[in-house]
Amino acid sequence: MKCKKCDQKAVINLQHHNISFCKEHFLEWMRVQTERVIQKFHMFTKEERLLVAVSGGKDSLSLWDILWQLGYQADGLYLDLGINDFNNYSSDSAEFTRRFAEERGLQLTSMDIKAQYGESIPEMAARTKRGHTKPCSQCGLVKRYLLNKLALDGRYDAIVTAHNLDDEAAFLFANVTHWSLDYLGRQYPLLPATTGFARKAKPFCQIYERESAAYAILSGINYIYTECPYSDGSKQLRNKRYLNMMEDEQPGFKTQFYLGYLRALKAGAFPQQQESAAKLEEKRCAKCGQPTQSDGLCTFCRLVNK
Ligand code: Q46
Ligand code: ZN
Ligand code: ZN
Repeated sequence: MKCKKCDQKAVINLQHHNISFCKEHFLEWMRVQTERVIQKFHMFTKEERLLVAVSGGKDSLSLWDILWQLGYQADGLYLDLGINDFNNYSSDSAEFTRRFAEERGLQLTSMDIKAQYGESIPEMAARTKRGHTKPCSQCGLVKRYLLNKLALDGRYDAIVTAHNLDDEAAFLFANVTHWSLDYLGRQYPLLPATTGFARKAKPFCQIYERESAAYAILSGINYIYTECPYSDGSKQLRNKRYLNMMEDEQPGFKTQFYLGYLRALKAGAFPQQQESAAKLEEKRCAKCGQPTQSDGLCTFCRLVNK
């Protein structure tokens, strides 16, 4: 197997594109693909300031590295969730992220949630009805809220997350199987800024998980291999397995599934998007001033105030 570009021995074969690359040309291909997606969806420019959500894992560190190599002004934000019960997931991922930023001279903001709000994510979740077994919904809520708040406070032009094609396709699969029209109206790789919400972009939305892992390994990025202990047995992982079976049978399936959805969304298949955004802007949290659907406090303030 030879590299498509230089005839050297290939180190990776991209079945869905039917091409193979050597290390150097694969790393270059990843940067070109990412830049293409940024341009295609008019995500952001080199003059704008970006806040990248980093977890210490392969996707976020690969994306941060690529944005840096492409010349974007990308700072990192690491949220320490305080998940250290079964393994040292949070402490270790904080260390991988810190070292990555230090080696490249990149600006990293870290927030320790327990130090800031008095409780770790599992402790906060344990006080809620459903969160005592799995803290994922509270974790998602806190991460979304703080990422947005810190981006607005820091006057960043956009939030960048490393959701890859496997993540997006699995989320889409869940939304389609439940016909969650509200979510289906919002799963665009670029969400423009609205009152109280920063712009959000997903430049890896067309990059397979396998490709971002290969990028991290081949470019020598040290990332955390262990997953969060709470991700075990999640619906998202189960849906990824189903989609992997489809992809094995039919290389390129995930790309077709996701790009087909984006075409339908653009054609106006899910008009709920505007309606729910308008509803949200009517009310404000009494404590933090963020738009909220409920009266009084927003869901974040209710969770941390208990
Ligand atoms: S970090 Fe948080 Fe995930 Fe862990 S507790 Fe669940 S949501 S699984 S991306
Ligand atoms: Zn080559
Ligand atoms: Zn609030």
